[in-house]
Parts: sequence; C-alpha cells; structure tokens
Amino acid sequence: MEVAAEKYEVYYVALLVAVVAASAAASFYVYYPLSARISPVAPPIIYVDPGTSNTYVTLGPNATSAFVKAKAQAGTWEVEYNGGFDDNPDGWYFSPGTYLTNAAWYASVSDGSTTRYGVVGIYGYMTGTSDTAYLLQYVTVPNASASYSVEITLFAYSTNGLYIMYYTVGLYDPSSSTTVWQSSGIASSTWRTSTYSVSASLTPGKTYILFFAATPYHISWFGSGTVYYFVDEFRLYATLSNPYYTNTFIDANVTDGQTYEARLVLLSYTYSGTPNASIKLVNMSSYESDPIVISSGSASRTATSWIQAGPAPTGYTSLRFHLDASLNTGGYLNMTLAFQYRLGDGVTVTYPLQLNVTDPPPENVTLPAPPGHRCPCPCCGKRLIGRILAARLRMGLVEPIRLRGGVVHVERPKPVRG
Ligand SMILES: [Ca+2]
Repeated sequence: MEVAAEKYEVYYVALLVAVVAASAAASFYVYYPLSARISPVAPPIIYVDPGTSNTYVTLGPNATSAFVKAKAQAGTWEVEYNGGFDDNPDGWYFSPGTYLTNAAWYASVSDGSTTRYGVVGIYGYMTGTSDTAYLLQYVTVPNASASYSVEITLFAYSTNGLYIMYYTVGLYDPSSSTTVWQSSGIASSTWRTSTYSVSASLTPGKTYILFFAATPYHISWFGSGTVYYFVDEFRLYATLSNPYYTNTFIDANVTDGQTYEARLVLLSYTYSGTPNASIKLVNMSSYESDPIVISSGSASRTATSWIQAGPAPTGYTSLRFHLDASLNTGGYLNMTLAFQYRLGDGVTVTYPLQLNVTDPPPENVTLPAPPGHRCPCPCCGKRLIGRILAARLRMGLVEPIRLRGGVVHVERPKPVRG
C-alpha cells in the first residue's frame, strides 16, 4: 500500500506540474499577440547615437538610457550639423524660389567623371531671368572667441547654356534680420571645393542661419531651361585656442507617431577649473529650447524649457541634444542629467543621461583650407539675398528636403552658343 500511495503521490505531483505548465504556456500564447497589438514593442521615444565627431555614445537597454563621453579640444570645429549630408538631409531645410522649387537628397551624384556621396540637389525649370532658392540651417556659434570659415563642395549646370550658375554662401542674423556676412561665386560644371574666410566678427554663443543661395541668372531676356545645383558638403568651421566642444551629442526619436513635450534637467555635476557649458534641445522644425547654463563652474539654469518632440519624416531626427562647452586645459565637466517627456497632462517619463566632457591629451587637429576666391561679379544681386531670405522666413517658406536615395549620373549638356 505504501508503494502504491507513493506512486499515486508522484503521479499527482507530476500531473499538477503538467497542468501548471500547460496553463502557463496557454496564458503566454494568448497574452503575447494581445500585448503586441495593444502597445508598440519599442518605447515611444528612444535615444539614438548621432555619430558626431569627438563624441562616444553608449546606449543602455532599449535605448532608454545613455552614457556620452564628449572630447573637448582646442583647434577647428564644425559648427553645423550633418554638413556632409552623409546618410540623409537631417538638420537642413530648403526655401524654394519661383522656379527652383525642388530639393532632394541623393545617395550619390556623378558630375560625369567623379561620383560623390550624400548630396543635396536643388533644381527647377527656369522661364525667367533669375531666381533664388536656399539651403539653410540654424547654427549656434561657440560661446568663446573664435575665427570662422565656410567650405562648400558643389557643381551646377543648366540645360540652356545661357544661364550663369551663381551662388552665395553666408550667415544671416534672424534676430536683427540682417546678413552679417556673405560671399558669392560661380559654380563650376564639375565638382569643386571652395573655402571662404568669414570676415565678419560673430557674437559668441549667438544663433545664426548658415545659408547657401542658388541664384541662376540668364544673360539674355529669352530662353528657358532646367537648372541644377548639387551640393556635396556645406560646412562652417570655428577655430578656437582653448579646449572646446560644440556638437550634437545624442539624438532622440519618437517611435509611436505622437507629439510629446520634452526637456532636459541637470541633476548634479562635478568639474575641474572654471568650465562653461550650454545644453539645449532642438526639434525637427529647428525650434530650440532655452538652455541649461553653467558659467565658470556655477549652474545658473538647471533645466531646459519644454519643447515639442514629434515624429520626424524619414531622414530627420525628432530631437537633437546640443552641447557647447569650454574647459581649462586638461579639465573636465561631468553632468548627470534627466531627459523627461510627457503627453499633455499625462505621466512624465524620465530617462537617465550621463554626459562627461573632458580635455584629453593633445593630438593633431585638421585645419581648414586657406580662404578661397571671391566672386568679382556684382550682377548676382547679392544685396537682395538677405532681404529675400528674411521674407521667406517670415512667410514660413522653409521645408524639409525630400529623400530620393537613388543614384544620379548627370548627362553633360551640350554647350549652347548664343
Ligand atoms: Ca556628401
């Protein structure tokens, strides 16, 4: 009997285990597809490594925490974001003209002999004498003494050889609606890189608009044709004598299609020397939050203002986190931050963010090329450029660049003799 009882007991336990296992499997099987339908697998906002230079990003599980090391160094910095259009046109905007109404990003473009990668094209069918269309980005210059230069690589052509392919690069101050500096040239029909020294003195820490203006001009009163400008890179360089960092150190993308409010809070920080830092959020529409500010080691503002973060079109980022920091030689500034977001009056979600800025031992930095030529020709109407840009900005005529992603091989047009 004892043996039988033992057997019964064993069987009973085995059966119980089997029932529990079956119900667990059943509930798991039922639960998973329901869960997948009700809520997205990814968190509604995730951190993204922007891949910027001098920036080393480590993302935590689900990309909801991040540790960022930023290297401050004396020397030359790129001030703009994504100046090579390497993988997309993120950060850049287009303001169309009357005829130049198209802007698209291409994976590669050949001028007939040389292929370049990550290119923005501006084009349109011209029936008038001239036109102006802009490629632009809001840029905040370093909050320190610096000298500046602009570098652009482009080519342009028209299917009617009577158009001269003028262009202008410049810096526009939206707070005073004035062009603070600009220089013009005639685009080559093959890829060419030009570098310009910015002769104006820029106000440290101020936000300007870096613009490229495509300004084709017809040398007679008749004729029409399609004009194309292809820009491979467009960069603003700052050269500084003290350790400095200015860049987007992390991105955040909205994954569920909703529009949130977001901000960044400084929880604590440690430092050496007398560091200065400014951290702000920039959204897809180029709106900027008020910054977190540390001056000479003292935090005078410990949170950014709330800013909208919504879904971004393909190739754009919902939210960029921008840092400007200056250190003493060999110094550091380590910041513990909280990234917060909310939907209306809903619950505020917080993601941790650690940001360490250091001046590592010296190494070689790349200096920009010497200043390039200036266009001697006044007939591109360059004094009008700033006024036209001001009007376009007032009217909101600024739009994201469309993604094409294809490969463009330009057929060289036959010269037209007038
Ligand atoms: Ca490029």
